Amino acid sequence: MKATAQAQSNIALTKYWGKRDAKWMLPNNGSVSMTLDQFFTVTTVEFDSNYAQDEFWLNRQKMAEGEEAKEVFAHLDLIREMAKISTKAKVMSENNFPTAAGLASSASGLAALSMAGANAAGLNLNKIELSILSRRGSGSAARSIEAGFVEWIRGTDPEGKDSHGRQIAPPEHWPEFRMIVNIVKTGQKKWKSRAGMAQTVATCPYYPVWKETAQKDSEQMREFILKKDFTAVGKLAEFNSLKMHATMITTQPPIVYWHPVTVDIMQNILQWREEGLESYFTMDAGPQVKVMCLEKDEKELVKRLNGISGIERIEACKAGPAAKLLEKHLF
Ligand code: 2P0
Repeated sequence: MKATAQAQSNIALTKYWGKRDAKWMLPNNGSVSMTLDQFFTVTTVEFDSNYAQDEFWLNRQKMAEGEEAKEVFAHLDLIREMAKISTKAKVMSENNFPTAAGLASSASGLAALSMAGANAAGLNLNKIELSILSRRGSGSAARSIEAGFVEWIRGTDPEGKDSHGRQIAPPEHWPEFRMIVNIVKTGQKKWKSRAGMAQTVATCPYYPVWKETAQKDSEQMREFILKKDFTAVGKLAEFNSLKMHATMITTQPPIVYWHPVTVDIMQNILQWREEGLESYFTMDAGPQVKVMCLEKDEKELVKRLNGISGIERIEACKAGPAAKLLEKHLF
């Protein structure tokens, strides 16, 4: 029983930062994202009685009992429980981008693992069930099952039956929209999102403001995307990201994901915008800056971003496809 899936990474336009329930992985607020066409994870899962224990390989390296492997094995347990099997598995996963550097590797990773794992275990899940399974592995993974522009519905059910990803619009809805990913530093981050958001909820004096406003931001974002109002989407995405970072830096101890190059890019975007080149930035749990613009300004922006020293890689992304099964396995 072997299956392989590819899931794309996603970048939130309105963010998820803080859980209301850690066991069921339920967010305090809904969030909205764009699935990226350029960054993805491919994962093969094989359940076989020949395996004495679970194995996890990432980018061709066998992962020892670290945090990542533990999360993968816990997710396999969930899948086994659903499929009523006890067979051990081998999991092989490959990212085409740096792991754990604020590029949502857990989103594409857990979505690919959920789809490949469920299929290898003989489960026949629909998109909503797959999104819910993905969410239980990593919240943002709930948004990586669908294509294009996606919302992760907050829901109200205590076990999260109504908290899953749902498409707002397919990639064809807005082919001119661009998310330029600027990879600043490929080192692994100090604060993993999971611990960081829990610390923020526990200690940030401004977190209640986030909680009060983030849900409404997501509902507005949905409308702006449907209207294809680029200025409204960009302004709100930038504001929402800065609000989230304001809660991060006022957490105790402080969580500062920014690097000097992060700030340099932000300052330039603000300056260029004043001069008439319209683009907006958003940052996640890492130093990378994602710049939103329309197709007509992509070339000029990439040229200018290339002039900033300290950016290792620039990738202009469009809205990308849904998670899918692949015929070709990694092993
Ligand atoms: C997001 N992030 O909406 C936000 C913005 C990071 C900053 O979702 O604990 O890796 O596995 O649910 O999904 C990263 O959080 O955390 C994230 P868990 P996850 O994209």
